[in-house]
Amino acid sequence: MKFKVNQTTVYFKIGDITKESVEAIVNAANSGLRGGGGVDGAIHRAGGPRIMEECRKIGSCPPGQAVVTTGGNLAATYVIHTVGPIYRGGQKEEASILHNAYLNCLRLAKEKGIQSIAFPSISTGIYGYPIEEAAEIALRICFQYAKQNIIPTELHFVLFSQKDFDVYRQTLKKLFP
Ligand code: AR6
Repeated sequence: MKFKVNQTTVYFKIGDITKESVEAIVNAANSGLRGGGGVDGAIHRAGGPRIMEECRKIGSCPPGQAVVTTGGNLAATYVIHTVGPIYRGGQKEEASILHNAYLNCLRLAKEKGIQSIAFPSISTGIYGYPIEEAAEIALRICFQYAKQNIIPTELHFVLFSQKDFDVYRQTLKKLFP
């Protein structure tokens, strides 16, 4: 499934983000950049130890911010590590932190001249953000960014299950009928 937003193409698929052949894949990391489960674990396993070496040098990343490392053994040249909010009921700035996480990945990508970037569904696994709400935030900020910027020219959303993909599809229909 794909959409054109000005000069940007936005793609949606079900898959394993570690296998994406894009310039940068986004990691849903923790603020200590220590690695963990979920997509973070998968990226470090597939990408090898160089990614963690660079994460250690960087040290940390506050929620809503983003940092970049090599892609190690991945097809992607870069990994952009961002930290989403831990969902605690919705009254703890979760929405703005999630918005900033997507936005700062896009800004960093633009700064590095990265043309194609793939996102997982940040915060909706171990961090517990309800995916219906998170998808709306993700799609709003990414489509808004694509309207106002040329780079990256390709945005990919790589969802890990049919259910998550369906939520994104429904949210797209709702936001952009
Ligand atoms: N490709 C694409 N999506 C994936 C993959 C994959 N290979 N693996 C999991 N997902 P999560 P969070 C989906 O838990 O909620 C880690 O321990 C998953 O199904 O990876 O932001 C970090 O170190 C879900 O839809 O990230 C942090 O401590 C989405 O990716 C914490 O988890 C995000 O789930 C971050 O939690």
